[in-house]
Amino acid sequence: MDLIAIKADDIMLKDKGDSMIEKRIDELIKLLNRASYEYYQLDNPTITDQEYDDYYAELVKLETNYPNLVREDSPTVRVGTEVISSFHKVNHAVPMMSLDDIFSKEELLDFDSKVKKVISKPEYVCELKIDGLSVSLIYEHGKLVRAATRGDGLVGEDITHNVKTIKSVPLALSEDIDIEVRGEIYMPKESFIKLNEDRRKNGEAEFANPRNAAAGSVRQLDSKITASRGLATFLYHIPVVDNLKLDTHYEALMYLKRLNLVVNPNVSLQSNIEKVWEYITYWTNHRSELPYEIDGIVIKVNNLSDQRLLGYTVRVPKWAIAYKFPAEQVLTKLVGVEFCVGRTGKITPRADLNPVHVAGTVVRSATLHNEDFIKEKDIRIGDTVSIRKAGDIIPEVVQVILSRRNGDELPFKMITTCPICGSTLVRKEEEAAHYCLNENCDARKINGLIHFASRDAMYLDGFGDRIIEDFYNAGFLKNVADFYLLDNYRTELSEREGFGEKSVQNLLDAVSDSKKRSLDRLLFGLGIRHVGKKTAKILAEYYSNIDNIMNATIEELSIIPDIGNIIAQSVYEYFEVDSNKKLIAKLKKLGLNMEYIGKIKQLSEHFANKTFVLTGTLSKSRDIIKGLIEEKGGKVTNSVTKKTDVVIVGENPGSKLTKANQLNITIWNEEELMSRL
Ligand code: 1X8
Repeated sequence: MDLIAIKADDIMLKDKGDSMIEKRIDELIKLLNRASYEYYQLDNPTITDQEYDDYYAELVKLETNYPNLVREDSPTVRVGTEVISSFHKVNHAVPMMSLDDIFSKEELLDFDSKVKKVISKPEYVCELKIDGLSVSLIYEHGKLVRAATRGDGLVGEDITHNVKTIKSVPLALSEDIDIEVRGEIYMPKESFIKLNEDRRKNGEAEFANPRNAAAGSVRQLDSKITASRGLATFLYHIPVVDNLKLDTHYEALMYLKRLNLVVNPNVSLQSNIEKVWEYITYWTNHRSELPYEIDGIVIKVNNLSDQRLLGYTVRVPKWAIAYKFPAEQVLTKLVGVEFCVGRTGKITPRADLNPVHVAGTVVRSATLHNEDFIKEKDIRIGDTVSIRKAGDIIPEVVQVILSRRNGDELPFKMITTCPICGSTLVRKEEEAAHYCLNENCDARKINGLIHFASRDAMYLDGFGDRIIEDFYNAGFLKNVADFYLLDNYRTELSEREGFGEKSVQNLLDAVSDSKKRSLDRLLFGLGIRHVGKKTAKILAEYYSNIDNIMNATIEELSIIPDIGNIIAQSVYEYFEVDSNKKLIAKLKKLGLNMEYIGKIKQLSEHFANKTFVLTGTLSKSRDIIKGLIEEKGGKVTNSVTKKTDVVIVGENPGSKLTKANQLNITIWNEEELMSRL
């Protein structure tokens, strides 16, 4: 009995101790989280850094001694304790949409007119467009349970372990609710500068801009790395507002704030579009003063029921738009012109520039497109030019600064022979570009191999441009079939500088993996003239395997919608060439897949290349019938014209039927349509 009594006592004592500890832990967590909230959300700290550190140290000590009392909302998770082995996919309950971009006041007024067709007096909320990456946060019972990237909008990646380390993201909200909130993760300029300084010191590659740095930081398996990167967030959207009693977007933002989430302080409500333009102008001139980068302004219709009235296109909401700031332009000196030879033999002149920073990267060269472009802008060697990044990626010369000329500039002269193989260049009629016509030109062959291995073609993962060029020069790769024979040179490859058995094995695995790619990728990878990614897919969809394509006549090919005579002829001619036939036979023998992986479309004489118009009520939705007709190679348009081949008539047809009769156009009822389908 005694023994039992003592034991019971012990338990009671321990319970009492634990519950006191638990209480203290609760106090500390509340205190520290409150301090974070005041610091990050309100920008108004009420305790000193030293006090914070002391409380934090006390909490760490308690959690170390009582690991069973570590709570999910404890600020100690911010140091990043979790390491994951891979990123799990997360389905977004509501798709994470992008926004349509506009670049001018004119387009802004156009947006306003479209809105006003539906809403008589719209109010707009203006917000800064943060240059980061979108994130979705899910709170259950007020606790952060999931964070995910946007991904393709429908499926993102689970980054919960990393987002928990971001100090401005509350682990617990002020209310015990279930809610999804969305916003942007970004890297403040200060964190970015420090990170790149550290990387430079350690001999690591620097990040081009804060957005890339933020994206790289949340895609870490080890959350400790993310924790060290000084990321931050702004929240700006609640995808599901049912039951929240919110009438406007502005109220939603205020609600996010009440929940302890960080909302950007520069939100502004505007009563008309002229005021919106003033907001845009203000931030165009003041954006450099912000401690983070923005790339534009987001404009949203304020009233949530107005938003619902406006609705969505398949891609974007019709109630919001993103105004993008003009691309940054920078002056530099053009010190020379080089000529690049592409896979098709096309010669592209390229400006050598004195290196300059543009929109986050160092630019050393810019495309000059062709001879006409250079002549039109009168670009000379030695000129000062302004450059920008087209689509924020490819650097291009915008104009010559004529006032900077001193007379020493040298006029540009187009070359007449290929800089690689020396053959005479040809400028084709009605084309601005010069071409090297030598099929055996090394530059053309190397670029052809690079194209074959590229992401949108056969995707030979790991085969960068340099490796391909190196293997070509060393004689391992002469044509695309040689990728699949590299296995024979395993030893030789492993002995090359910069390679080892493991890296060679990775390359060989990538080669082997590529054998199962779908026919459209192979067709694109072969580099047939005029056969881009889209055309390759169309051909693969209709012919399903390579033999059918090789046997097709020009007439058959050109019947396919979107395949014109020029493409048809080019495809036909490619497969007429003996060496190409041999190449395909060789690739087949090496085990490459020659079939289309996807839904096959079948052409039908009743539908191929014909134009259809639907009128009246049909038993299936318009979209379904449109899809069925398109699958057979037909096209569906809205109005009856001379070019219409067939009008499909449902119940209560409208004026389209009258027009069709006037124009003597074939008419089918739904039954006739279905029997032909
Ligand atoms: C993207 C962004 C939005 C906002 C701010 N920054 C962004 N990068 C905002 O609404 N305040 S909205 C958005 C989107 O919907 N794709």
